[in-house]
Amino acid sequence: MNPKLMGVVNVTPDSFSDGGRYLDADAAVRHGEKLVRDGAAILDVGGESTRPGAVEVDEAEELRRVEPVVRALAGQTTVSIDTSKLAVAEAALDAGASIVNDVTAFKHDPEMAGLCAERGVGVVLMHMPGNPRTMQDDPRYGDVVDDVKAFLAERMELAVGEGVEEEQIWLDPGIGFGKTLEHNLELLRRLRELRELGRPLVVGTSRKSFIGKVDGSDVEDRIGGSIASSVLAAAEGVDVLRVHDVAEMAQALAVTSAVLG
Ligand code: HH2
Repeated sequence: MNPKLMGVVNVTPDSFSDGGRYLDADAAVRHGEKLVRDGAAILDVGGESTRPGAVEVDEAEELRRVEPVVRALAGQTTVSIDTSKLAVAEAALDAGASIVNDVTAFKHDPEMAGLCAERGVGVVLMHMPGNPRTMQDDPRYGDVVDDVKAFLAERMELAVGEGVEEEQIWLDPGIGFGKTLEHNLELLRRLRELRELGRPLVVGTSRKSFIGKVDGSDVEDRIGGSIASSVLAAAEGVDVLRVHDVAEMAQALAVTSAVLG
């Protein structure tokens, strides 16, 4: 059990947990550097919030936000770009990012697959039904784990068909994206089944609203729930944990693996 930590660097005014705190490029870079010191192996830089109901950001603005931050951080660590826009991904790769984290799994911009194939970069394909504006409108599944698994298998097949090396693909069940509390808990309980897809798994529970639905906590008071769910995910064999509170998570994982040996 030794998952990598992917530290979140949101260069946005409206992200659900830290919107507005790192909108200035220097502040975002300093925050990224701190996350690396705290133990992040990867920094996930994003310029558009995906929270339910967030306003869409135009391409030029998203680019303006993320490009200098990626450029400054990519010299220091592995950077992923959290975007579903082709032009933003392309500019971020030019600036040194080496992973594309697309929460739409190439649905928003089908040409994204070709770009990732051509550049030979890592890809995170995440499950989300619909888009962030509609995803929480009464989400329904047959069996949520089977449905997410089938979706990820289909998106992976598409990516490979477009020339992305299978070895470059990581998969993510998209905790909080188009899911009720019970859907999120069921996915977290049965992560092992997603490992049958044969690719590394990324899981992001950090500060998400399902934690607040369990205990009524506000977003700034969800570190305990973020740690509990991430440690359990790690025990299920998840390879990458996408988190905001890197220092706290690194300590929780260190103690967990010291005890488990
Ligand atoms: N969650 C968020 C954004 N990107 N990417 C992956 N692969 N997995 C996730 O679970 C995931 C993600 C949402 O969190 P955050 O970036 O903090 O918020 P916002 O989208 O409001 O900026």
